[in-house]
Amino acid sequence: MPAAPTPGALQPTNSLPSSVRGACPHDCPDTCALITTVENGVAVRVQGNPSHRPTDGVLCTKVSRYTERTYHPERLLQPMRRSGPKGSGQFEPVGWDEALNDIAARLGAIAARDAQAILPYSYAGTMGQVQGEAMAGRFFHRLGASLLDRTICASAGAEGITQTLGGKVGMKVEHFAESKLILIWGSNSIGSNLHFWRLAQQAKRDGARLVCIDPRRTETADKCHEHIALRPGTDAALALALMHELITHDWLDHDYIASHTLGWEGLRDRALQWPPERAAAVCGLPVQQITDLARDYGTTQPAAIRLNYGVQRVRGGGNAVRAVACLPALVGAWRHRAGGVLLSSSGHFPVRRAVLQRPDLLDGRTPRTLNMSTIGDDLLREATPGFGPKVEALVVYNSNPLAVAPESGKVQRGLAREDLFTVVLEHFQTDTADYADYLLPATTQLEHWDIHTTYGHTDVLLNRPAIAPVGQARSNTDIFRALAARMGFTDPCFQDDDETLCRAAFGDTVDFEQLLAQGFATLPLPDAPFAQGGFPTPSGRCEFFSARLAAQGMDGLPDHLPNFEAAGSDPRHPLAMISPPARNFMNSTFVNVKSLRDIEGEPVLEVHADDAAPRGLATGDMVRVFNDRGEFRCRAEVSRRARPGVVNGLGIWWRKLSPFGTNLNEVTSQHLTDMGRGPVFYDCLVEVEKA
Ligand SMILES: Nc1nc2c(c(=O)[nH]1)N[C@H]1C(S)=C(S)[C@@H](COP(=O)(O)OP(=O)(O)OC[C@H]3O[C@@H](n4cnc5c(=O)[nH]c(N)nc54)[C@H](O)[C@@H]3O)O[C@H]1N2
Ligand SMILES: Nc1nc2c(c(=O)[nH]1)N[C@H]1C(S)=C(S)[C@@H](COP(=O)(O)OP(=O)(O)OC[C@H]3O[C@@H](n4cnc5c(=O)[nH]c(N)nc54)[C@H](O)[C@@H]3O)O[C@H]1N2
Ligand code: SF4
Ligand SMILES: [Mo]
Repeated sequence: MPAAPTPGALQPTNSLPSSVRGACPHDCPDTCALITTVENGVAVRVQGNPSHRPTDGVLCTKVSRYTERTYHPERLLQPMRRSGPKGSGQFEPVGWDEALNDIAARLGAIAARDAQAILPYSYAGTMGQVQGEAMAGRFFHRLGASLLDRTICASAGAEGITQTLGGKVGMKVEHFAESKLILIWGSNSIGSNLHFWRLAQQAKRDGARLVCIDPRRTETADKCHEHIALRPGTDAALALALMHELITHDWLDHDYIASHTLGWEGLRDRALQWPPERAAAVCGLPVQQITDLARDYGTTQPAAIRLNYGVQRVRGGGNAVRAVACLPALVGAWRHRAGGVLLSSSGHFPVRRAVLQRPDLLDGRTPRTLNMSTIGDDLLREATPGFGPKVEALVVYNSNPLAVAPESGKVQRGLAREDLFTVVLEHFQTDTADYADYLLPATTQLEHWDIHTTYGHTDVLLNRPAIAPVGQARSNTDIFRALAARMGFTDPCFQDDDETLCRAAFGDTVDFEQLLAQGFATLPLPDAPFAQGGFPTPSGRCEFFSARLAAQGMDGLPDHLPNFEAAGSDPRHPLAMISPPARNFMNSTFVNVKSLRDIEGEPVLEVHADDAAPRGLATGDMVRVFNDRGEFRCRAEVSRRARPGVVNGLGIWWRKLSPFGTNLNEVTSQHLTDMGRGPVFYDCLVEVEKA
């Protein structure tokens, strides 16, 4: 049962139960359509909309319990000001006016010297276009604050797919149900892309073969016909060896290659350098598994690849995505609507970001850009000519950097700086919020307007508020509007309300009345987008060779780049650690929802028996996981899900809900990927010992 409504919230009395259409805000490819049942102003139930095909009336466990999160007893309900030492998590309540006036004064004083000393920090706590960067973008652009390069998740893959196919475009997800061979590559679909998995199951019932390519034996791998447990960061080597076999057996669609690709001869020469034996040694796989996979892929139509971001959190992540994305063109898989590859569908959406975020408010100024994946280093840097001013103020919303960013020991030291002014907009007192000077209560998806694109299907979704804000919570947009007013920003764009912003997101390209009436609208897109070529690349072809990459001094053809921390390269830290998502959390969101945390239990590290034995480790042992960057502790689980030489840390736990108050990002590095300046969470060597 949800808790009683919070005093102070506006509650319509005696109202009949109503159903409000919305969208799941989380950073999940499924972007489900929600129906919230409201009784007497209280949200009592959140369900999947049965008339929205991708959702099909089904939600994951996490969001089925959304009311538990919304009415959580620890929900932030009023603005708070730090009352103890930095990082102590001690706060005292303060009125909105006082908080906003003080924040505006502090930011204004810094901006008077150099607004670039102010840094916004946000990611996809909500994927909404409005509560994301609409009013926030306007505010920081007008201010002239540092720009943030939002790389923490997907930028290497985004760049790789864009350099190959021309954008974040690909197969329509619904057509996977008709495929005869599906490669699930770098994705634990059951855990993190559930609605795709339902389609893959349908294909399987109709006779499709499912192959999972993942270092970890996930629950998805368990349910596929085959699991290819390669070493982390070796996907490009595998893809090149598959090409080698496609070429030597002539499993190629020569017409498609000639008409719709660029750089075939170069790619052929490159692939011929990757016989299966070479790739097998790099990937840690049997040769036969590679040659069998190549035969399946070369001789089955239609063949589809569900590529996911798990492959691109390593040094060569961009190249890996490029190599995999070349495969469908070689076999002409794009000719079929159930063939091709899907990494992300987000490039299909004609969202008008400049209208929402107004970069023109920079008015000729060109502030520096800081990369969110190196926030640890950047918070600790002094002013230098190359870097610019020291970061003096940080405004965090829709993100929990202390838990999610790499090398968190440095993030923690940066946030602990006495001379850093930190404002955090949040639902809960997260690890990051503990370091705030001001902690402002934000509304949840049930309490505000928003409009959503997605990266897993091709529908636009509208989210209407179902309930009044809980406590004194205010939406991100409302908070930035109020700050803008106090900073004296008079541009009329700071008056736009949230419904106006929702309408502006797509302009005339999407029927807003339809969104109001049914909650979603399907983009009109062709079923087989590249059956006749027409890729959105500069050449209009699938670019095996990218002149744009070559012009940047990079290899124009995809290749395997060994990890920064490749297996065997550091005898003191012989184990590769990957840290994929936990099924019942969403990154670090939901870790504080007790019923979900109870399912996950506690932080664990999966270790293969061959690695456990020499270290004397048994399931249940508390272990210390460490390298030169830091250490964290958790329970070991000797598990068949780990492959030899690789340990799996699961989920981004809140540090303060973990043993010893740290999590696995203590050991991850701030190295950046080959393309897209992304983090390398899964390119990390450690050693493990009994604590
Ligand atoms: N339940 C749940 N769902 C989520 C999330 C969550 O935290 N929880 N996170 C969301 C977010 S932010 C994202 S970006 C999306 C997509 O996030 P993804 O990163 O695609 O997440 P997963 O589907 O778990 O896929 C990652 C898989 O890649 C594997 N992997 C690790 N290294 C490699 C490698 O080098 N090669 C290959 N082939 N595989 C590798 C991991 O073992 C894991 O099973 O998921 C979203 N969905
Ligand atoms: N080791 C390791 N680290 C990783 C990953 C990994 O696989 N391994 N995955 C990476 C990936 S893919 C990603 S995307 C990042 C995710 O990193 P983040 O985007 O920081 O995601 P969350 O941890 O979910 O934190 C989002 C926060 O936003 C808050 N929030 C949600 N909605 C709103 C709102 O409307 N207003 C405000 N003000 N706040 C809101 C939530 O309460 C939550 O605390 O983590 C990355 N970190
Ligand atoms: S987290 Fe993903 S699967 Fe769960 S409700 Fe949201 S969009 Fe759907
Ligand atoms: Mo992500």
